[in-house]
Amino acid sequence: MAYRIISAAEAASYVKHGMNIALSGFTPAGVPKEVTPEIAHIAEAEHAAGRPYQIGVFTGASTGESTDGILSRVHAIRYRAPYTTNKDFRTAVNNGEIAYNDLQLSQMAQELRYGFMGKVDIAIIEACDITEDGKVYLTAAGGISPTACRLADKIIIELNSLYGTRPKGLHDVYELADPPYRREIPIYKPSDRIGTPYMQIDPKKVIGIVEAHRPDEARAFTAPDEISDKIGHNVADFLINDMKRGIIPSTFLPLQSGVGNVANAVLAALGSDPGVPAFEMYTEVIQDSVIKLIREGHCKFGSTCSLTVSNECLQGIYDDIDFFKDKLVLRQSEVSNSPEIARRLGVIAMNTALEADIYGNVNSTHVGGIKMMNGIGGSGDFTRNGYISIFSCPSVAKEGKISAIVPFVSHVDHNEHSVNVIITEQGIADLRGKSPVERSKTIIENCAHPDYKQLLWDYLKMCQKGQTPHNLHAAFGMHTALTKKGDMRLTDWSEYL
Ligand code: 0RQ
Repeated sequence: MAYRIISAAEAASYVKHGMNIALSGFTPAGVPKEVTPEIAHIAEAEHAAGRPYQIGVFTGASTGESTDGILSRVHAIRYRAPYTTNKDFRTAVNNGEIAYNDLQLSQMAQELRYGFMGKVDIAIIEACDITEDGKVYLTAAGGISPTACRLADKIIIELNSLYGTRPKGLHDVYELADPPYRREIPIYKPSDRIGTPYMQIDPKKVIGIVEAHRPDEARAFTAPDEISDKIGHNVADFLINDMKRGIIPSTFLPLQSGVGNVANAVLAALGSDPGVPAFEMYTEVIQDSVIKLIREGHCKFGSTCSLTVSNECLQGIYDDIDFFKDKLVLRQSEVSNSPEIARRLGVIAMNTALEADIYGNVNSTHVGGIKMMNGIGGSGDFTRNGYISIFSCPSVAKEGKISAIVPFVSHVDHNEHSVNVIITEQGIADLRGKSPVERSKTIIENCAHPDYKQLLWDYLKMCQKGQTPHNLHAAFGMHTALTKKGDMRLTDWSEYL
């Protein structure tokens, strides 16, 4: 072997205060897990000695406990992009301790190449195999690895032997050229392969190999409950109806789905509905529900950036790799989330909202307009460019104290011009072809919870006429009531005028 085997502690010692590291993986899938805890030890020791130690962390999407969890708790992260889901990281960001650049995931690799976020000093990549001439075989995600390795001064490889070399055949590695040399990405159906099964790196950059034998730090999803089940069936009904009307071809169109409990439930419902034909996915994350659908034949093919599945599910995929090899492909995030491909393939985008307003603007990221939840992830890549863009969420949160349908969202991630459909357990608001006033009536009537319906109708009555009627004094009245009284169910709008 041309490379030196080094300890995780030695690998971490190359990461100095002020540096930027770029990691493989996308969600906890395929993220290195050995070196970052050692970086945390260095940070603790440096801080104890009264010296500064903070780094920038670039990834494909969220990571697991060993990166965002451990590093945020020891205050070792100065800057982070583009997406996370970790609770301790969230606390640190909302306390103003970390500079968090919440970025559309398709743009992460190119913004690194363009130099918007500074230099990549060290790339840390989880692999299942590496050859002497620098062919690296990635594990459960495509992420930003080729860009990270090309830009980095040095590379550390975490060679994870847990699943042997079984992830090898799943990848299609491809990096985009930058303008003015960029060409079309030649993907015309979800199963098209356009790259190589490995990532080519410069072997001279490799500092060493850290041996690993650990599963991904997968998050558990709660099983679908009555509400998420109802939302899932509403989404399925909507799609079947569009198919019957000829809006969606009878061969169906590729589906994209975001992360989270609602997204998992939506896919489970789609797969179990006999009216939905076997479909393909062109998406960024594949969760457990889709793997089950592939096994059952309800999902024919999954193109994704990562296998964001439970450890048992991942073990099952690798155990049956001969079955899955021609039914799954793992891509880089700039390909899996490419606006060009989403538009070309006519992807049906299905993402989750925290809140939506009566005109169809959606907030997916900021609780109360101020506190970061997770981030925009890939939802914008698909929403703006998909064939149909659907947002779903329960009509209320926190035992009914919060309405997901509000007069004006407290933060905008996806605006009224891009959002086609809003779905709650109450029903479906099809916003396509409607003016703002028409949209407001459909959303209130079909999606709002009964506790909030009259309040929202009353709000409309107080609005100043216009293309998009509003009463700007009262527009955040429900949010103000929540802050003041802990409940959005205000009794008198006049208090908020
Ligand atoms: O809080 O955890 O304390 O119970 O938000 O809500 O209903 O469990 O839904 O797990 O699907 O997450 C938008 C966060 C939804 C997620 C979001 C509270 C609610 C609960 C979670 P608890 P649910 P989910 C893929 C593409 C990012 C954008 C995206 C997300 C918690 O789907 O991060 O889709 N999306 N990216 O009680 C206050 C409200 C609330 C609220 C819900 N209005 N105000 N709290 N909650 N609505 C990502 C990638 O690309 C990798």
